[in-house]
Amino acid sequence: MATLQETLTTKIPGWRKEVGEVRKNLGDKVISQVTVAQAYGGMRGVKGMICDTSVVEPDKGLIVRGHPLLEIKHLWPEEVFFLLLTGDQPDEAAKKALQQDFDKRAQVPEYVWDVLKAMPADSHPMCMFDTAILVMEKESVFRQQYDKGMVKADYWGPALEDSLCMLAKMPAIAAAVYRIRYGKGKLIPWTPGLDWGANFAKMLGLPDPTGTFAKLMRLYLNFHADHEGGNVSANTCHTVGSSLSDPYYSVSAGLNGLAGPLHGLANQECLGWVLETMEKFGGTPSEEQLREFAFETLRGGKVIPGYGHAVLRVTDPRFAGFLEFGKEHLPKDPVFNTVARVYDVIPKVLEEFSAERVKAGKAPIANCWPNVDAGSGALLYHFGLTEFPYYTVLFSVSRAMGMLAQLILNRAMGTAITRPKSVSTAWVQANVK
Ligand code: HAX
Repeated sequence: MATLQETLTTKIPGWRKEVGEVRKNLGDKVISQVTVAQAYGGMRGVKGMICDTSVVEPDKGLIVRGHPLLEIKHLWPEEVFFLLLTGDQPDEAAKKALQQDFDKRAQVPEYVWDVLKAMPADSHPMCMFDTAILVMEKESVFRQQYDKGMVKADYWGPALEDSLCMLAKMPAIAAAVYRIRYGKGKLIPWTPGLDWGANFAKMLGLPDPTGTFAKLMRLYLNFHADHEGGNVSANTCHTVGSSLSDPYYSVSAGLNGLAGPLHGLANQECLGWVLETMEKFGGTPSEEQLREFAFETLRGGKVIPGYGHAVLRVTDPRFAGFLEFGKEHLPKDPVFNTVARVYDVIPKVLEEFSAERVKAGKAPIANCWPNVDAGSGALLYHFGLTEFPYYTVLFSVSRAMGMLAQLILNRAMGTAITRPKSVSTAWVQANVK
């Protein structure tokens, strides 16, 4: 089978033709309406952008290029990246070629280590990771080619080049953030010939005698890669990239969005909440104790992290996949068992609380089911990755694949600069009847 680069070179002309025809034949058709509530409410449900890498069905969850997530959970992250970009799953030869490509690009410039080591010792790991990505911007082939006068049809090639360089280095950088930030000793180098996920697991330096942690890393990096185009990280990367800022600027921007507690940071918050319950009740709490604590959290004006979603209306299949992994590999772990019990209790609590909210004239909680962040932390914790402010960095390494796949496709399709129209409150008052 052809390599990633060859596959894209073959497919892009066909996609351009297809998109050209869609735009020509259907360009004036309406696909969405926007209410005043949506304009104030984060544009929830407004269909206003195109993303071909994946879709999120409210009642099914993530579908990657036509494949429901749990049907492709066995794929390694580099296979997921290939699939996101091309729509095809690579065969062994194409996968090997991509792994060898990463081997060639994995060397991280020395100045990145200098920058990381110079940052304040109490920097948040996400700030360190984002900074490391941004500081590599000077390597951008896209920017160099653009400055030389590249034609629009060629944009995707250097965007792919930058993406592969960035992805190849990300596991080493993320692992370095972990080891520097938490004083874990010398950095562990990339091992040529080892896959992307297992390499990352190895460079983190946690004991993994059975290889189960490497397995978890592959699953983790698969599950977090993409979640269609409108989520904060992907949408931010898209918006920044649409101005033709190069992939380093764009991904770093997207990751800054991932660092928010309502988005990727929820995984650190979630494990914090679970551990808090265990501390308060001296071990895995009973269902009644959990109920009580959940209501205390909610009535204190806080959210239950890991629950709710802007699009999903069912249990997130990514959560279901992690739960299955935990049941298979760590069925006796008390933190994992607490997460499983939280899943038994919280949806019902949120439903009741939502009804209370409605009675008080507030909006209902649209989705009372767990999202991706509800369970992943407990698995990491089991394997000795106990520094939970670090968890969003793991999410970032994975999400970079989705953001970059979307960015490359946008460059290939010549997607326009993002510029929705805003209106003022005075305009709404004067014009909306
Ligand atoms: N606990 C308590 N209240 C919740 C809630 C939860 N888990 N989920 C939603 N609500 C509240 C909202 O805060 C909102 O209240 P206000 O009207 O008072 O502001 C109300 O219910 C309606 O919100 P919604 O329509 O159900 O949800 P949104 O689309 O506005 O927000 C969020 C979706 C994911 C941000 C929200 O469910 C939330 O804050 N969840 C907890 C944090 C979390 O798990 N975030 C990670 C999401 C997945 C992700 O992006 N991972 O990276």
